[in-house]
Amino acid sequence: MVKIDAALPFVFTFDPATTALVVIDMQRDFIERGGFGETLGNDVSLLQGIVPTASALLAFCRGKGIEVIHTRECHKPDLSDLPMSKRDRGAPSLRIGDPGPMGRILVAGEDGADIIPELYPIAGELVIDKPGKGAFFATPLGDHLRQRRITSLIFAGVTTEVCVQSTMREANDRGYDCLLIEDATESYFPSFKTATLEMIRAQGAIVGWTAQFAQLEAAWHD
Ligand code: C5J
Repeated sequence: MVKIDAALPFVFTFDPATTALVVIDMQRDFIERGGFGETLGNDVSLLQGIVPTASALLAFCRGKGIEVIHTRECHKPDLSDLPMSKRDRGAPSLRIGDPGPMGRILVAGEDGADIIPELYPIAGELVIDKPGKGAFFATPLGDHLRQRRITSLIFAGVTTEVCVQSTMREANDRGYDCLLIEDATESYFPSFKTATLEMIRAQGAIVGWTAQFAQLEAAWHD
């Protein structure tokens, strides 16, 4: 068992054999200049800031034999899994499915919907395409984790308060112990990230735990 004494709000203990790393939506359209995220008026440099740590976390988990799962928020080319409420909300300059600078926005198979090269999946790693914010909704993730007898999940990715938090809440309700790596997740809105970390670990880890990557690394050497 690995024990992260420095985790918040209290020690996080997990068995690497029954733990998976879930890297949420590290997609070009959210993170790279000229992508969908930027067309919405967001400063993508904030998200780019976590790439080195997320990459180190990914390499670390691969090296320790922890199962790695990636998610991508995207829709089928015919948009049959895109609720009109999601497509039509607000007044963005580009909508999901429209042609954008990196192909059709958030459509499976397009360049913008793919994972950034720095965190690209390797052979054998599961990639879940998800139409919602949470990774359990309308995907095979739950069945996969059950088959693999996974009981703990380590999370990284973007954005902290949307797809990461939604997935952690879904996982928590399904009985998984969830740890979010603080410096491997980010939001376009720094105050939203801070608030999300606080609400996750409030009331005795009501949604889960948080820790820094270095604290996870150090726990292995203890
Ligand atoms: C958003 C995400 N923010 N991956 N997606 O729309 O968090």
